[in-house]
Amino acid sequence: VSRFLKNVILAELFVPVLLLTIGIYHGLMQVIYRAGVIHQASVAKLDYYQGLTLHGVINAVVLTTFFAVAFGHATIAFYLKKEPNPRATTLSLILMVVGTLLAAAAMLSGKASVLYTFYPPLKAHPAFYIGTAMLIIGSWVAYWDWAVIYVRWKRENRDINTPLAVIGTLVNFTIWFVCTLAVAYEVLVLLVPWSLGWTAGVNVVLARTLFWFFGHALVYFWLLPSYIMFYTMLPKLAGGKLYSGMAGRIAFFMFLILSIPIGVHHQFGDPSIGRGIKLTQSILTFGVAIPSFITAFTIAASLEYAARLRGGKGLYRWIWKLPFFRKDVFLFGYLINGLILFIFGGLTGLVNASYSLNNVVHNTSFIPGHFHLTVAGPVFLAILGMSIFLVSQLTGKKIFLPTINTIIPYLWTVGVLIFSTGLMWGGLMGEPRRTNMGLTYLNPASEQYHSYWVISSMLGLAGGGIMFIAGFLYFIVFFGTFFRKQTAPSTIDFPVSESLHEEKRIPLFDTFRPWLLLMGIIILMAYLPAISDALNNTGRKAPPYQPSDPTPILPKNER
Ligand code: HAS
Ligand code: HEM
Repeated sequence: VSRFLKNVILAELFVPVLLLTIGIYHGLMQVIYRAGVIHQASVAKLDYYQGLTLHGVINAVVLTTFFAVAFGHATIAFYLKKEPNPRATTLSLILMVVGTLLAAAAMLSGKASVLYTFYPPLKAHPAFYIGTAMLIIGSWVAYWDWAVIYVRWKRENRDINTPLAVIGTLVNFTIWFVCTLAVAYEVLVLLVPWSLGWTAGVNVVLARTLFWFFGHALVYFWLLPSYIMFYTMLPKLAGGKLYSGMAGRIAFFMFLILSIPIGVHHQFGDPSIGRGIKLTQSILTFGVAIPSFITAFTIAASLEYAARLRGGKGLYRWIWKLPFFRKDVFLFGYLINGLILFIFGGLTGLVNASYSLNNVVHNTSFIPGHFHLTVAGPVFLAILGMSIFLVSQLTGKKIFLPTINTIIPYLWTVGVLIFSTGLMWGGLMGEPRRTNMGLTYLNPASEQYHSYWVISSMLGLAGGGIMFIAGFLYFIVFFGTFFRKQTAPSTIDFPVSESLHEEKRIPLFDTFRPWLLLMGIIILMAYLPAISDALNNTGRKAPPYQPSDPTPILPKNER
């Protein structure tokens, strides 16, 4: 890679990982508050909801978006042997960094404690919305540039199968581009004018519907970089081959058509949206689990193949032949742990998706239990592993503390399993999410105190503490590697899994057009009725609120 691209990728890793220190700190604080260890609304002048907003936005929006762009640059350059346009890439980086700084300033100053879903009627400072929009637009610029590179490459290589990692990257950013259009509309047309005081109220149902058009597709935008690693790298790291490259193509295209038209499964409790559309999107949600089942079987088969090549025997004993603790293939440890967590993350997702079961778990701590097994599982572990891998290769520096580096993903996994068990168990007993329980339910001095959630929140604290230690060790390895002396030339050399079976090119699975058409049709069918229900919502438009106060913020002349 050129010096320019190397520096861009390194900056796109360094900036979010630096911010992640704040995100991880607040994760620890949340489990401490929630377990009733402290009975305060804030610590070090940072309020619970301010911390929860910083935690959600930094960990789940800033880190994941920067990483997806950095990994996309590396993937496109490595597989297509073409570098991105320097002007577009610089513009994209500047937009992303400046946008992030704007949003961070708004959150740190306490003017944007609106959580990462920024639902109205909670109101943030306009800098938060504008900053987030800039981060998103910056990532679009990178995507448009890759699309141009791909079209040029395809013209020169008509009869060659597009590499699976490139299909995955382009599918992922196409989902991202389409779903972010809705949130851009929500932010620019509904929220910014309202936040500036130009409009008095906002249609909350419409805003939430536009948000979830984006919000669930967002989780697949987080997930697909990990899937690219599972398909194209993990079998090679395990010492084998990918059982079926075609399965990977089918899975990616299924994500393209099904990631967006399911957002209403977050709104099963919203009264203004009709039952029919809720049922339809519930069924489509089961559909989007299919590419993950395909992935589970394909990757399990690839791993078994690799283990048997290494002399593995028996129905399950072969598992022990996999390179769990080998320092030279440390990425294997990060990815396999992510997969193990995702078995539980996927199963709990299916519980959430079930229309009637959702009533039991919605807004309880079962939900953060579910998503720490997904976004803080396969997604986060793949980001940690790949960020160390890329920094080491791009800077030509050896990994700092390699033994610790191999242990981190196991420690994290043990932490998440304990943490999520606590949250989900508590959730089934009604423990609420987004609540500083230290002030009320777990404060013996409060009238609302009761003992149901003591053990579950203590489990959350124990698991969260272990996650915090693993996160801390990761920072030491990441920054230790970053600031070491260079010992080798800079490069990008991904492990590449060959396909086990020779694969013929089937044009349908090497082209985007029919899939894009299908995507458009399904989205329209799923969302026209939902948007129409939201527009016909006759309820009063909501004035702005702050999280700390149950009365609306009145315009200056009415105060
Ligand atoms: Fe979810 C809520 C349904 C996947 C993230 N989800 C959330 C929220 C987040 C989130 C952040 O239907 C909360 C949003 C908020 O703040 O309100 N989710 C699903 C379903 C799936 C799913 C059906 N979610 C994800 C992923 C996420 C994520 C992925 C992040 C990356 N989720 C829901 C629903 C809600 C929800 C409802 C709303 C709840 C409410 O009421 O608020 C599916 O995509 C899951 C499919 C996955 C599988 C698992 C496949 C297993 C694999 C591992 C194989 C292992 C191997 C290892 C090979 C079917 C691939 C073998 C090991 C050896 C050693 C050999
Ligand atoms: C929310 C703890 C790491 C993403 C939460 C909550 C807790 C928590 C207790 C729920 C708070 C509540 O609902 O009142 C932790 C701990 C971590 C950690 C102890 C590690 C030390 C992560 C990571 C990610 C993540 C790595 C993503 C990459 C989120 C998100 C929320 C959340 C998106 C939802 C925020 C909201 O409801 O607005 N975390 N977390 N967390 N966490 Fe984490």
